[in-house]
Amino acid sequence: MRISEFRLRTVVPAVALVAVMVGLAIGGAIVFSAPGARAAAPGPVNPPASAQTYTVTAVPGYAFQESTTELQPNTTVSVSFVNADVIAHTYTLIAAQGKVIPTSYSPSQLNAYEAQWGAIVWINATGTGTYSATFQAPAKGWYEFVCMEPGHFQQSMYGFIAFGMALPSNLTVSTPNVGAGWPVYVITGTIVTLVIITIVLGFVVGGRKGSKHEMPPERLGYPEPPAAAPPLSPGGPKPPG
Ligand SMILES: [Cu+2]
Repeated sequence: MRISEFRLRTVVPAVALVAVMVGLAIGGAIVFSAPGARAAAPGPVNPPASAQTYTVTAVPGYAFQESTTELQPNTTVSVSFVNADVIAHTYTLIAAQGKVIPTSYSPSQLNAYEAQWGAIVWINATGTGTYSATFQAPAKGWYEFVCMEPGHFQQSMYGFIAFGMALPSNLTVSTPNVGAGWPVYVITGTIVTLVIITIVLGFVVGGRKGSKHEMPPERLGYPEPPAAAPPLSPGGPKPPG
């Protein structure tokens, strides 16, 4: 027996819609679970004091991303500085507790500031790659780190790290968190896609129902009847008047 064309037209889009929705749901689940998985990774929650690791990444666009913003104080920290960019950057943790560097600082003012306070750790990343170092975590407090490549601080290439406390929430952390941002785009894209699919399917189904149940008057050879007049039937007598 041959599958009717109508059935084929109905079933195929429905199956396709279900497949798309399942796919998007799986994608969404992966996206939603990803930040949670990262949060559960070894981080600020009581890591062994002797094996504290910290990864900070220089991403294109003059920004830092940190694996955590809170470390234990008075311990040795193994820091991996990942340069995901193609130009040179530095990770320079300025030894000025609880101080925010004015964003108006010029490169020479920033150099003077670093010379005045010193750096807890300074890692040069001359090109793409991972650069490792260790440093002694200071006592409880928070610090600003910067990129000392000329002009990069002025492009908002700085961030903050706290030891033995949460980072104060009023700090203006200029580093965009790309990891938290891209799920928003995926979710928005999913919603837009579903809306478009719904509209398209609505037109397809609506168009088929229309062609099945009614014929446009001009195709029957009659003009459009006046709105108030009773509908004309193709073979029937003309209404009086
Ligand atoms: Cu830089």
